[in-house]
Amino acid sequence: MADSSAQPTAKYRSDYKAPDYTIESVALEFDLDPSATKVIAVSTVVRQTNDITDLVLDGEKLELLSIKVNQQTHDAYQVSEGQLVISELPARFELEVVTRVNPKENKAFEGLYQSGDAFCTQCEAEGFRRITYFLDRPDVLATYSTKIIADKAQYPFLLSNGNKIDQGELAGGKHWVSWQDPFPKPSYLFALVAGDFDLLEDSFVTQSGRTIALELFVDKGNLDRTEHAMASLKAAMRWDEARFGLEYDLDIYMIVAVDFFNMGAMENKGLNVFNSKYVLANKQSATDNDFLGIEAVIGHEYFHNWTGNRITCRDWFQLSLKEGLTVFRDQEFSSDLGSRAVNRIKNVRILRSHQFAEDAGPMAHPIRPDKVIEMNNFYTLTVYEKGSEVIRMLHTLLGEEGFQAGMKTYVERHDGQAVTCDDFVNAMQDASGKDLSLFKRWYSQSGTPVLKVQSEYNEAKQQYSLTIHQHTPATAEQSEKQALHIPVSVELLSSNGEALALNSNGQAVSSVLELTQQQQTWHFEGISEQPTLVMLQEFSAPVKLDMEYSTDQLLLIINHASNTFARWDGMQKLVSAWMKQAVEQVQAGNNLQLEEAIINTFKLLLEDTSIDKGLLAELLTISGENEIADGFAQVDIDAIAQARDFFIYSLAVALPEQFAALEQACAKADKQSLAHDDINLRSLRAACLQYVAHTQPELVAAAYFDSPTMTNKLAAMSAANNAGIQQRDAMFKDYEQNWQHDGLVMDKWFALEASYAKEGSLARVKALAEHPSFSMENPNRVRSLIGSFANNNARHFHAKDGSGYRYLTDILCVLNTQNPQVASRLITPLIQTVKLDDERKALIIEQLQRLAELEDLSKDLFEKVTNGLQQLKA
Ligand code: B3K
Ligand code: ZN
Repeated sequence: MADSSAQPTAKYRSDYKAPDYTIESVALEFDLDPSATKVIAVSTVVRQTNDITDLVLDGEKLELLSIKVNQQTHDAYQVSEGQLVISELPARFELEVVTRVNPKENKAFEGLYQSGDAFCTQCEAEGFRRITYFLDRPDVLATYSTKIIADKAQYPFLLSNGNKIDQGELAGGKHWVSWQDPFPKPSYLFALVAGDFDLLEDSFVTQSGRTIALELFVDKGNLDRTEHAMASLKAAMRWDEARFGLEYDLDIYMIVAVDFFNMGAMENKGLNVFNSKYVLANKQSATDNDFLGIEAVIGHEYFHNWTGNRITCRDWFQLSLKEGLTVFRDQEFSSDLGSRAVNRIKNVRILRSHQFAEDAGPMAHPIRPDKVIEMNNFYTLTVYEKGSEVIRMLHTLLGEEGFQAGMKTYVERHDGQAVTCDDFVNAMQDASGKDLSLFKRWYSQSGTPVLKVQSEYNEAKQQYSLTIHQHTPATAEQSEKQALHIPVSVELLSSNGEALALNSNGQAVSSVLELTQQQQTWHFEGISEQPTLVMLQEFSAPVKLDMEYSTDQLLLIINHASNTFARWDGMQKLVSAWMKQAVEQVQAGNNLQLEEAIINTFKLLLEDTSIDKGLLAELLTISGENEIADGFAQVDIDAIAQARDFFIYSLAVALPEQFAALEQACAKADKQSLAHDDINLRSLRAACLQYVAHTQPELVAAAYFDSPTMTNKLAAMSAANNAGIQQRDAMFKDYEQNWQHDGLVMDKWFALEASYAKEGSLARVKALAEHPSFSMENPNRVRSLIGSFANNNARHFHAKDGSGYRYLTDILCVLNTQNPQVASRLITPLIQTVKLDDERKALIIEQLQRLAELEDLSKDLFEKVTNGLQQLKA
């Protein structure tokens, strides 16, 4: 920002004010044209105050053509940057605003834009103001009717929210369709799509017997990749009825897949718009993880129909009201349909590798932020994933029954309203009778709490005492921290691995301890031997642990804890303890060594035929560098990478037959279906291939060339990449030849190429940015290539000469004007860097400064660059 007077300003949660006017209904008419679309918006506007006041409408990148009030031309208005201020208004009136927009030039993909040849919209959070001047805030709920006019041959499908009301033909080859959505909604849920698509049709009969039409629109030629998305939608509709008693409301549910989309998908009422990544899949083009991702995101957007659409947010600071809750619901959906333990493990990996870093970084914020410059910057892992953990803690504290009672109260009280996070917790509290006043602090406090655990065993008294102390370190934006209400689920194991009964004062007590003070002690009676403490079963709270375990204790937990997640977590503790000392050895210039005890633990697991295959795959998958880095106060990129490589290599060469035998057994047993048993076999095979690559690379090549399915091919490519085997290039060449026509499938290839940590990585990435399948305009391609390089190729991104930082900054300079939202997501690895060494920090500061000086720096990047510089310079 060259001109400091033009600096973007922040909005504060505490400044919330109800709107002076509301809009009861709006009739929109779109005359679609790529470079000049005319939008007529006729609203019924009603003043909410007794005092006469101006109507202030939001609007951006609009050409205003005319304004009428009660059908009369109205001159009392002023247009300024981002606003239209209309004066001399009655208490209730009809407002007609005519604007013109340019969808073709809209490369930010907010508002009305073109994806390929189709028109589509993205309005959350504040994109509707790029369509017309409006009260573009979530607490203004209006009913919408939409008429769309367009060329019939080019745009045979004209879609919007709600039910189709009417249609007709016009002169000049045009046609029109009109839609009516009976449910009042905020502007961010508006959607319009126009184009030529292939259509998959199906239907769903609800629990009350209504038949809902289901329509899935995809680019021509993609019908053979739609079956799974449709099946997922029906599963989601059935699940929400069964588990939450929530039924769909409109007569039709439409999903459109588009190639150009900033995020995963959007829950627009009755008309979801999806990134094609979360719709299109068949066994040749997609991996099991893609299939699972589609199921989760289709579910997520569907679940928003109640948690988000029917009950929405009063203001954007309350975003986690709908997102945390809906993520919780989609996680439960995936867990009920598939493996609960594997889902829990995967979600915890995301928290530990990325959300904890966000909470310790320059953009730290509570799940309900207090201060926002650009709202799009707050669709974060904190609001979503930590937000879901907060809901999960409520579920743990109240139990399924209490939680569902709370949900019922929430829906009964607030259906059709725009409400706050407090309203949600109050509903939970009132329905369950549990005091949640202290629990609310999770909404206002940022940072990851650390639990320090001490225990004492008194043999004479047969008593075990457990003391837990909580502390949340200061975060960038909040120095004072208070004690939180934390559910801590524990188990005590005897030396032969049996769970000991928990009794206090002669009574059986719950395994969920409620920590509400800074420090608390619990005493358990009748404990006949020194037990091993299993902490945080099922990861009962998003916290870190500060406690010492012996290797023997960890082995006991890995083999005997009742909770599957806890067994996996025991292994994480074993591996991270090794990593800690190994990094010190590397730094001291010493040789590394992998102890017999660890090798033996893996050997026993590999030979254990009774263990769940999905769990075993997770046990064998060593945390990535980001997750390992979270355990360090100072991050030594090279030492961590070296230690991790050594660990995997040492296991591979110590147990070559075991890994190969298991890999082959999985391949043989796999019936190639999408059933969870088969998915588990393939994940286990993928985990083994990472090791096998070091000793029998020909098995990796065979897994690629002999398998018809993408899951195995990609597992082989990933193993080949990490071990750098000689067969790697042939595999990558083959993939490129087969798929270069298909950007979506090429994303996997770009991502692996960019994370290939070999000499010359950066030059390779630069060359790939010129690849015919790559495009800087497509967010998926940018994330695959540039995002993977910055996030998953630490050695080269953090090169000591600063070349990685410079390159990312060059890219950000381009994206800053073209697509600020994508730029702002991409900058994360450059700003979450406070734990790096001083030389690297200096190089990063230089690049952030470069961005800060850009003439036209977007609000999105401004907020992150400013905060980033502040934390690094502190
Ligand atoms: N609600 C959308 C995200 C909107 C993104 C705005 N930049 C997707 C979701 O969470 O379901
Ligand atoms: Zn969502």
